[in-house]
Amino acid sequence: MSRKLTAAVAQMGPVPLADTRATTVKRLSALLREAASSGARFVVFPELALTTFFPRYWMEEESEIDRFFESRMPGPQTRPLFDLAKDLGVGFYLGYAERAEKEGKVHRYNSAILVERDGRILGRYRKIHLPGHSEYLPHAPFQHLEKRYFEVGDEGFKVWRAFDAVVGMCICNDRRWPETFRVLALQGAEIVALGYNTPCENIYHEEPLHLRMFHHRLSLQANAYQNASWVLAAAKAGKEDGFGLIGGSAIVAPTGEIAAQAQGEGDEVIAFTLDLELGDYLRRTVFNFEKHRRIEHYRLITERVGAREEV
Ligand code: ING
Repeated sequence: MSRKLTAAVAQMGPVPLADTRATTVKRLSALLREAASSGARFVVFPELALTTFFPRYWMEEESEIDRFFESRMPGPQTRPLFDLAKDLGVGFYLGYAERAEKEGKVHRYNSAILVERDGRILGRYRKIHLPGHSEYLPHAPFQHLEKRYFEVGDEGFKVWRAFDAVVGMCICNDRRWPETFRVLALQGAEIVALGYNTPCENIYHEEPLHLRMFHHRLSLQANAYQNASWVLAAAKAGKEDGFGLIGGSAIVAPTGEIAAQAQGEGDEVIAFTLDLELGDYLRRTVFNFEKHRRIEHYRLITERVGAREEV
């Protein structure tokens, strides 16, 4: 009898700038209930699930910026979600903007937490690959200021034993970097959970819209297969105050095949029963890291940041 886990991806539609945390937590709670009713024991919510995707806006006042951040997790406004999850016996991944104080200094991260079925926070991940820019782009239709509002994560890519599996976390842009999944897979990750907010429009280059979804799926499917891991990806989607975010939430098998995917761009739960041993044959054969990897030839990956022509 192979190990099975019924999991769900809870896609969110737009979170308007004007919505309160209470309103959004009510939506997350409804999604959690729906996922639990499908038998899910683990639910993945999007990146920055508690607020609108605020890095699209230029802000200067710390007090204005901090409105989007959580200083406590759970705090008074998110505690109802934790209580419901514990009552239902369901764990979850939640993306949120984290405000932390260390030795009197304020730090802000684009973070995610992993919560077990008993409501305990098992782990936290702070986003490492921050896309976008830090200065105002006057000609762009909107900003993408993750490098302004967040620091690079300082806790690395880690895994935790949860839901009778080995679970890793990442966030949005991380899925475009193979190093993310390889570092998690080298720690035994069987499931990688991630949330994302991916604008429909590329502010840097005229790019056909269909490529956004293609690159999103390509990143999920390639990394799932090449690391023999289940990948659960939850979008915040739809038009947030007029700014489009792609949907495409998906559950991807270690074979690289899409096992389930969202149909629309609103609040939507997709659930699937993961066979946690499906990737075993890949880890024993084609992606037997111990047998096939040649790290003596990979030095540049950790020693060189940017590409440099050698010829
Ligand atoms: N968003 C986008 C993402 O990586 C992006 C930014 C889009 C980068 C398309 C490159 C190409 O999906 C976040 N929040 O990382």
